[in-house]
Amino acid sequence: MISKIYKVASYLLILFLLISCTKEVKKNHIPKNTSTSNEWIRAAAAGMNTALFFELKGSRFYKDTLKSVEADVAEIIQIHETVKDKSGRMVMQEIGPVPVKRGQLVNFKPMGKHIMFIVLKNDLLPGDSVEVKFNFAKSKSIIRKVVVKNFEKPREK
Ligand SMILES: [Cu+2]
Repeated sequence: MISKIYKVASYLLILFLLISCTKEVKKNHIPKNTSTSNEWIRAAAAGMNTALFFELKGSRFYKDTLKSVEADVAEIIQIHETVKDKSGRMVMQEIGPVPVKRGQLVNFKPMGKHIMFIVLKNDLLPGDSVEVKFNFAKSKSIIRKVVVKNFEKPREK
């Protein structure tokens, strides 16, 4: 009887270990092809500028370059980075295509790299979604439905 309980217990333990291992693998999953995740666009009114943020994930098999981003909601779309100029002011500059190494994660986030949407054709309100196409040098282009959100200030420590 006791040995039976041990047997069941050890089966459960193995099962538990298997499940937790699978979770671990998924969490660190590196995509086959160049990919993006956690995309969002900051809400803004027609005629204004805004930005798209996301995580760029390098393929586990090859290095790649994010060449351009397309969306039908802005007159001009550029790849930008916010940097400090000589006088210590934060300024944005166009950086052009962004390389991504195998398995690398490149963050496009407020006060860093971002996709600039210049002169919006319509209002972008929180909850709206925008079809965005990411074009790469090597990987096939990908299309994402990107949600529009209000800007949330990162919590200060
Ligand atoms: Cu910008």
